[in-house]
Amino acid sequence: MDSKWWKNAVIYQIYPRSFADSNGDGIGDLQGIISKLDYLEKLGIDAVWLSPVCKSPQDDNGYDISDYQDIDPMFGTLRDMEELIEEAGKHHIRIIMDLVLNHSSDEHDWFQEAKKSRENPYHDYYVWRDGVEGVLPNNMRAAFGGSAWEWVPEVQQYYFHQFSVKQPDLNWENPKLRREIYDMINWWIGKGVGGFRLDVIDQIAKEPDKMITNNGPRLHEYLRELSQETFQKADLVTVGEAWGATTELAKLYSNPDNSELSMVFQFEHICLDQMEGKEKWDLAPLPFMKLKEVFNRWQTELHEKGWNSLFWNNHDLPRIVSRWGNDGEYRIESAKMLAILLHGMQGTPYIYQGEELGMTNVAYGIEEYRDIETVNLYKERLEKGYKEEEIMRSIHAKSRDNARTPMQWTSGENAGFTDGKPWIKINPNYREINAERQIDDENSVFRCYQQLIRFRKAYPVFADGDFRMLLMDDENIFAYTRTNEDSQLLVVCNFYDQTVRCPLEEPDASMKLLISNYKDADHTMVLRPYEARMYLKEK
Ligand code: TEU
Ligand code: CA
Repeated sequence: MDSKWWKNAVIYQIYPRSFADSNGDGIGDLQGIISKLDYLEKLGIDAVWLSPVCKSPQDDNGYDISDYQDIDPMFGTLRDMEELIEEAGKHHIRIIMDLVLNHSSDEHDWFQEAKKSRENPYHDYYVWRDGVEGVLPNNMRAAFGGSAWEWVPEVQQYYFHQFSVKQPDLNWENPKLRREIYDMINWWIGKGVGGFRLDVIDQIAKEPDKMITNNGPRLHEYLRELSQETFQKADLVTVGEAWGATTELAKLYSNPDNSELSMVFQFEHICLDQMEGKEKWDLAPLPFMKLKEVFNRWQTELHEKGWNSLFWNNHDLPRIVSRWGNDGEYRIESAKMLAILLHGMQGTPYIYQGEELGMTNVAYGIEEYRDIETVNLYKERLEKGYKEEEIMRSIHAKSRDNARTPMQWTSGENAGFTDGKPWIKINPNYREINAERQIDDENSVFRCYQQLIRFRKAYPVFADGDFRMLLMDDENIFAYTRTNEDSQLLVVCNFYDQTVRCPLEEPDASMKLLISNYKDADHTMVLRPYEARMYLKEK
């Protein structure tokens, strides 16, 4: 086991516009984050992954960057960012930035130049194809609806965009563009950041003529060069977003030789509750046996050959307690069960803001939604003839805005998020679910997360133990062990709302109950709704 700091770390994701607003404009900002560092230190996390705060027209909430070396005035100034890095350091927290390298904003100077003429030195920073207006190069679609090609009359060409028209794809085949990106990253490293999350990194090596978006032939060549020119010069954590990752690919990305990245986010488990071959909006129940198979495969195949990231949530995903837990009667129990189930595994756990409180999905009317993906989907499906009711069912289940409603700090006005008018409606359940109520309540979801983070630091088996799935064929229980030379962890979870008898033998007295989500949990193998237990034996 090597001593990389991030192998014992827990990382907390902040979506800045929804975290804490310091100046009453209704939008979270950097000073707001600084004001919550005590809270984050209390929770015990080691690093914060900040969703993008760079200058941006905010077409996709900052994932459309117009200046990689400046902060959007909505969030503060470069000076605020430096202050955040420094103040977080005093709280033993590193700041991880979100690098959006697949595309820029169309308002970036590079693109403004690029579209002037084919001879412009920046033209080749983007992906262009000749053509005739109205005759698209091919039928590739953009993630947020419509064609992936947009016509620019000045150059009589189409540019390629995998996301919105305001997010033109960067051309990684151009070495000058790559050099410019490395210099920018090194500049941020010089500012003392603790690492980077790389947005849709497996899409940078696209080859639109062959209809290739992710996992293009030159992807790992680019990643190795990127890593060598930047990340390897400092002690950083790097995590790539890779929707197309398999375990084989993940071993390349997270090779222990450090040639590419520390780890990747893979999405196999997260895509299970949708109809096969369809979109996330085409809802299907979670196939529990498949969930077990997926986790088992990732845990065993990456052991000592790569490194996993562990997550249920991020700013693109619905809230896990509403999704695969129970946000009614068993909200607290199921939120804790999902936490215990995930945090016992090998890898680096990520907590998305509010997950540590058991925050839930929302079910608003369409006019309350702000996300470009949701808004476009609504229009597109109406045009295609879907019933409104059905569209709203999908949106309530899967809209990215489920994750983006403001952080619930208190039971006071606007949940303590802002003194002004929040940019998106606050979840009406904030009087019941908020940080203030949970911090001092020993039975809260917050306390459960806090303890799980402490265990990961106290017991090396969390980082290095091998993983063995138990009761693989059981349709209600998720159970596994983690074992190293001197200890063994046993995790047993009832995934559903019915009491079940667990066929495992009662753990003997040498197995100490570390944590559970029921106050009077013991060693008897009857599991109440969503009951979860974690035991530890030290040899
Ligand atoms: O997400 C990548 C991505 O593929 C998402 O659009 C995903 O498909 C969708 O959220 C699920 O329906 C990253 C960022 O995390 C996301 O917020 C950005 O919008 C996107 O890249 C473009 O930068
Ligand atoms: Ca603000």
